[in-house]
Amino acid sequence: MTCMPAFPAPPLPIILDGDPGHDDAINILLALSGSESASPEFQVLGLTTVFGNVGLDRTTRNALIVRELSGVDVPIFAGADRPLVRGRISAEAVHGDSGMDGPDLPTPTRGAEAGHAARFIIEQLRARPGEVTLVPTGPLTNLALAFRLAPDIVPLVRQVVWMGGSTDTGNWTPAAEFNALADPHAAQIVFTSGVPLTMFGLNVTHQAIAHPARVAAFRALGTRVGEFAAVLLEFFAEHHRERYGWDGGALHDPMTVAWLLRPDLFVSRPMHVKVDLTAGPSAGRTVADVWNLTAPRPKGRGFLLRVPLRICAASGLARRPQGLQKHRSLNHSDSGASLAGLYQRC
Ligand SMILES: [Ca+2]
Repeated sequence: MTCMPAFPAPPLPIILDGDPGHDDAINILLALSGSESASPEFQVLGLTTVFGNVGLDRTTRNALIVRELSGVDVPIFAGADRPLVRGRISAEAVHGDSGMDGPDLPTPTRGAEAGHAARFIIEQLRARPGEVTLVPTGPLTNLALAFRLAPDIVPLVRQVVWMGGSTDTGNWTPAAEFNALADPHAAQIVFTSGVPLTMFGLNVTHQAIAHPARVAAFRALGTRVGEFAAVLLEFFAEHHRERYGWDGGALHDPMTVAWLLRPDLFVSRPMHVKVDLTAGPSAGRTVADVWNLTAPRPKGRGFLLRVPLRICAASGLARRPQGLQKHRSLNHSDSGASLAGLYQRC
């Protein structure tokens, strides 16, 4: 079991692929806040959207809204509006009809770019072989489509950092996490592709709760983004309070970008993970070999994922990289403390 080594020198080229989504929105803001500074951590090549929490039209609209709120100009491409094989599920019960209920949502002044998200991913990977990190925080359909349309890009992917799955229980069925269940066949394609893949499952994202004091810290920033984030998190907390009895929402998706910023905050382990593609009660479950029962692990491509297991520090983000302190919309002069508060000690 190891904390991860340092990443290459920034900025890291990334594509955020998601289904905003309250926690997707926070993740996008976190990534974009690290993209505009004299020494940026990220080069956000674009945002790609997928069906998931709500339908594709609404997840794309929400991405457009978050982009405008951030004040950072990145292209947005809409992708898949349905899973590869199974019927579509959605999570209005958690995220509201808009997918981002809570704050007043303005009408975006700009639309998405022409072209499919999968095509954009293909183009970017071919243009930057070995450089691009894909950060999906929804069903893996866009990545699976890109890998199937252009198999030549698979070895060009630097890594995939996905929020989804779990080493233990689900959150949509007793067995399955939502993003995995929403398109298990896409997950299977990505898992077995051979790309280096880190799976931020519920087993670790449920350790990052946005308690009221932390939400208040966002509000205390006194910015539009800070207030927007606070209202989002207050709405998101309602479901978690009713379902789990927790005093805040789980910051699932922001764990991905947080890990790219500070991998040393997480304890991870390589693990053999398969997706249950059957139609039974375990459909969509990510079956993780926590105890290494399948050793020796299968040789060759696929299935061996890096699985974060716990968050191993609480104070580290106080030393946030310079870029996060310079974002023009989100006043990060205070955000080190508020974001650090999302983490629990081991
Ligand atoms: Ca999501």
